[in-house]
This record gives sequence, C-alpha cells and structure tokens, in this order.
Amino acid sequence: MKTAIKSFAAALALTAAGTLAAPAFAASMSAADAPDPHAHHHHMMSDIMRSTVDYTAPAVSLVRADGKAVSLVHELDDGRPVILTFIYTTCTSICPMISQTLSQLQSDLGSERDKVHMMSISIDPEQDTPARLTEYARKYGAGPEWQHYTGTVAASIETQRAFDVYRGDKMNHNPVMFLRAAPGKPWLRIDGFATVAELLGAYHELVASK
Ligand SMILES: [Cu+2]
Repeated sequence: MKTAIKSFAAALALTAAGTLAAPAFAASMSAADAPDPHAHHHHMMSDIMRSTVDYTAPAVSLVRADGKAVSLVHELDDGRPVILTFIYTTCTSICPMISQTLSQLQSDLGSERDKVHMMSISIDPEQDTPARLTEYARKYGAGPEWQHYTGTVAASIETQRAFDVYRGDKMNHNPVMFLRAAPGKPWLRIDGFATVAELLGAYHELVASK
C-alpha cells in the first residue's frame, strides 16, 4: 500500500512537472490497472489510507508566517479542530496539490472555516522564511484560520518525526493530512491525495463525534 502510494506520487510528480506525458504515466501503472482508461482517476479517488493515531506534539518553538515565535503545542491546542499538513514552498509536485486542496477546502467549509485551524508546517525551514511563507499563503488565498509555520531545522525535524512524516530528504516526502477534533483527541491520519470532498467528510465526521 505504502509502495503503491509512493510510486503513484512519483509518477504524478513527473506528470505535474510536464516531463511525462499521459501515456507514459499510464504505462507506469501496474499491468492490472493498465486496461482501465480511468485508472489514474480511480486512484485519485481511492488511494488514501486512513488511520487513527495518537501523536504527541513536541515542545518546540516554531515561527509563524507573521514572524511571531509560537509554541507548536499552543498552536495545536487552542481548542479549534485542527487540519495539519507539511509542505515546502519550492515543491513543484505534491505540495502545490495539497495546498490547492486546502485552499478549496477553505471555500467549501463556508462559515465553518472560522471554527477550524489549518496549519501547514515547512519541511524546508532554511528556504522557507516567514516572508516566503506569507507570499505562499497569499498565493493559495489562505484566510486568517490557515497559518504557515517555519522555524529551525531541528524544530521542523522534531515535529516531522513526532507525526511520522520525516523521510530524511524533503524530496522523499509523501502527501499526508492530519485532522483532530479537539485537544486530547486522537489524530486521523490520511496518507495519499485526499480529495476536498474526502477531507470535508472526514472533518464533519470528526467534529460530529467530538
Ligand atoms: Cu511537496
């Protein structure tokens, strides 16, 4: 499953970069998928893996895109449901899709968006200065409920490790989203490219069961 997601993400990355045409992408799928002309669409919809996990956020300080030094735990535990992900601004494959999904999610949440806290933490903090993150946030139309964070390399790695997303090199990262209804509740981890509808559904489920 993990391997399937990884190779799919890699193929998608190449497609997004325009270096692989659609037929090559189809050829990269397994033989079983090959006859299905909608193979990649099918995978877009279903290749996610949901798990419920108990992660403990480390006591690290991060720097928010507004330049303020903040405690990660404090940012997570302000009482609002949290939707958390990890990105870096120069990524040309996975992160633009994740950020576009979150951007659309904001719109689809409607008035509920004021009750949620969306957090994107940089896995490339040396490049991703607060100014860069501010520009990135603007590019995706991030509202006041969607914050971007950077900090020291050590703080970023410690955070990535705590959420089991650290893969050594930023180029090896995978698409993943974390949702939590309230402080003290477990996290719902969604590996793969969750659609806006899937995220919205998961969010409503979590909040309803709070
Ligand atoms: Cu990325």
